[in-house]
Amino acid sequence: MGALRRGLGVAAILGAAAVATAQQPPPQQQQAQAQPTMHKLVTPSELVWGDGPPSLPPGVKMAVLYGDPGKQGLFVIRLKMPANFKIPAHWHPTDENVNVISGAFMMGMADKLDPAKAKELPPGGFATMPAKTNHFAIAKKETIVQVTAMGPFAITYVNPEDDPRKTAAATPTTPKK
Ligand SMILES: [Cu+2]
Repeated sequence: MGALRRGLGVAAILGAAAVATAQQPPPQQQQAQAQPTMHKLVTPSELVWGDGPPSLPPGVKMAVLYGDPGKQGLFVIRLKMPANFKIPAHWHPTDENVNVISGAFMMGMADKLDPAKAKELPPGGFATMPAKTNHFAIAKKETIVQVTAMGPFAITYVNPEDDPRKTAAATPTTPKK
C-alpha cells in the first residue's frame, strides 16, 4: 500500500512537471526569440503600407512584416515599386535576401546600374546579395519584393550623388524629420 501511494505521488509530480514544461517553451526556443514575438497571420491585403525609407529613391512603399529594419536583428519587409523604378548601385552591411512576390525585378552585381548586367527575376525568384557587395536593381513593372536581412538596414550608394538623402538635404524646403 505504502509503495502504491509513493507510486501515485511520483506520477502526480511527473504530471505536474509535464504541465509546467508544456506551458513554457524550452530554453533554446526562448533564446532564439530575442524580442517577445506575437503570432501573426496576415493576408496580402492586410499589409500596412507606408512610405519607403529616405535611403531609397522616392516612389517606393514599404510594409514591415517582422522585426524593425531600423534596429539590430532580423527583419522582413516588403517593398512595392512602380514600373521603371531604379535603385542605383549600392551595398549593405549585411547579406540581403530578396524574394520576388509580384512583377519583375531585375538585379545585377556591378558598380553601376547596367540593365545589360541584370538578371530578370519573376515572382518566386530569389536573390542573395552578400554584405558589402555592389549591386543594383530595376523594377521592370510594378513590383513587390520581400527583403529579409539583419538590421539595421543601411544602404551606401557607390556614387554618393545617387543617394536620395543627399538630394533631400540639398532641398531647403524639405522639412527635417
Ligand atoms: Cu540592395
